[in-house]
Amino acid sequence: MTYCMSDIHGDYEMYRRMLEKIRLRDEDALYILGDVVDRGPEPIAVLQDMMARPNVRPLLGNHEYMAARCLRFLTKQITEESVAELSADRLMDLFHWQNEGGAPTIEGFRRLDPEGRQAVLEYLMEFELYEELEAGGEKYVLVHAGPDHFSADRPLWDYEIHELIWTRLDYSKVYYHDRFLVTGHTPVAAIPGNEHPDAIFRANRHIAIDCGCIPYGCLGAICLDTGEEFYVKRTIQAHCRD
Ligand SMILES: [Mn+2]
Repeated sequence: MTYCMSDIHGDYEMYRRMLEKIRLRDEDALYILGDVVDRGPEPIAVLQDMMARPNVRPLLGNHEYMAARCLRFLTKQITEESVAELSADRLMDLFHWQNEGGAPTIEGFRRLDPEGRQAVLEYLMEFELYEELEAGGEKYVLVHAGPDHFSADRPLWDYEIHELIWTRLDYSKVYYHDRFLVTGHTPVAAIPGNEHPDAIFRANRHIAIDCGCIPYGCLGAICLDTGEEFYVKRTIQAHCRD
């Protein structure tokens, strides 16, 4: 079976409960559509669990993009040069990431030993930008935010990173008539006219799966082969910072 979830945002507890709920087996594949890190309390714990599971396939979110850029130069700068020598561009990257909830990711990363840090950095480099697959007789495109500057005859490999991880899709519009577009990034509660703000959004050949796990929503997952949806509701309030 092929499962998708997205926008875990450091909520290790909800993530673990979802894995138990879907009963992920070795022969299944679980695609995680980005934004694993930032905001919630334990982003590094989620990453380390994913790393240990070969059947978890990570896709890049804008938060992993920011984290990878900043953690790489932070590690290098701290060991080789003075932080005071950071360039203005890098300070802006760091400032931007902090504003987007990067603090728990930095703190978790700092607690790792050098090998642990290296493993996390290498894992972030493995995140794919999109995935195209078939399941249950249907075709799917999986991507964190969606194709910006969209054209139906433009192949996915032609899009720049920024066109796939930052955009806000128009969920009232059909993008691909012959396949479903599975996305995170835009919380379902933020989709205009959506009458079910706590459930996976399925209309117009979209499957939007970010149910706003952090800070108030739930974590959703979907099995593409069967269409079955899974939800984990929050039992304790996450300590969320952004
Ligand atoms: Mn995002």
